[in-house]
Amino acid sequence: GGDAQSDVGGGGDAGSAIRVGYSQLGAESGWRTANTESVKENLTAANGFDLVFVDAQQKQENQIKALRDFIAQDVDVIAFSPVVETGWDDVLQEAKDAGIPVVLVDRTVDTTVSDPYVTHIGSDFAAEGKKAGDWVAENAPDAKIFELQGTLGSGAQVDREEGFDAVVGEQVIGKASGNFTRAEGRTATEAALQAYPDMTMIFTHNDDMGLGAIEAIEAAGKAPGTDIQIVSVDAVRDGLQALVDKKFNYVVECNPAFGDQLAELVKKVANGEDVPKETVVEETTFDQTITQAQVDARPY
Ligand code: GZL
Repeated sequence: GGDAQSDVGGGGDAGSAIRVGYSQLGAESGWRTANTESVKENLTAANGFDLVFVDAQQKQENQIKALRDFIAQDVDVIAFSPVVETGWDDVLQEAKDAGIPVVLVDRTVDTTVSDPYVTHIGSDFAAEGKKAGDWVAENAPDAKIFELQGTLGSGAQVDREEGFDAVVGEQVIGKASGNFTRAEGRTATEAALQAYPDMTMIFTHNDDMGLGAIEAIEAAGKAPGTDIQIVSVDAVRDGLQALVDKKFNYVVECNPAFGDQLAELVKKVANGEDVPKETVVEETTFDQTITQAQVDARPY
C-alpha cells in the first residue's frame, strides 16, 4: 500500500549487504574528490554495503542513465548528487514506481514528482551565500563585486547566489559561470577583468574557480587579495592555503566529509526505519587569521 517512498526498505535484510547505486556528478573540484573519498571510505563492504559508484563527468544524461541502470539492477537504495536541480522528473518517478528509495546527497532537486526522495543530506547553500555576504557588508561595503558562479542551475549555484545577493546584491556589477572548475574559473575571470575594469572583489561559488581567478588576476599584473579581494566557498586545503597566502580574504566552509552520516542514513532507509527529511552538515568560516598549522592539519 501507499506510494513507494512511504513503505521504503525491503532492502538489505539482516546480514546481507545493502546494495547501493550511487551516482556522483563528477570530479570537477577538490570538494568533489573529497566528497567521493568520504562516501567510499564509509559505504564499504566491511560496513555492510555493496556500493556501485558511477561518476557522470558533470553530464546529467550520464546520471540519468546510471539511475536507470540502478533501477534495472533493482538495488536496495539509490543515492545521488544531481548536477543541476531540474530534469529528473521521469527517472525519479521510475525509481518510485520500482519501489527503490532515493537518498539525495549534497545538491538539491526541483521536481514535480511528489515525495521524490526519502531524505537529503548536505549543506545549506543559501546560508553559505549569506555568510559570505555578511562578511562583505561588514568588511568591504564599497566593494564592486564580480560574482563567479558555479554550474548554472545547480542547487549550490542558485542558492549561494540567492543568499549572497540578498545581503549585498546591489554591490554586484557582473556575473558569469566558471562551472565549479579551476580552468573555467580562470577564463571567466580573464573576461570579467576586461568587462569590469572597476571590479574590486570577486565572490566565487567555490575555491577551485577562485584559484583560477588568482591565476587570471596575477596574469593581468594585479594582486589577488588586495587589488582584487576574493571571497570563496568550500575551504578545501588549496583554498585555505590561498587564505594563508593572503590571496583569498574570506572562506565559507562547505563540508564534503559526511560519508559517515550518509552511511547511517542509508542503513536506516534500507531497513525501512524512520529518517529525518533533512540533515544539514556542520560547517564554519575562515578569515586571514588562519595559521599554516591549521591548514596543514586539514584532512582534505
Ligand atoms: C557543494 C557542492 C559544490 C562545491 C563545489 O555542496 O555541490 O560542488 O561547492 C563542487 O566545489 O563542485
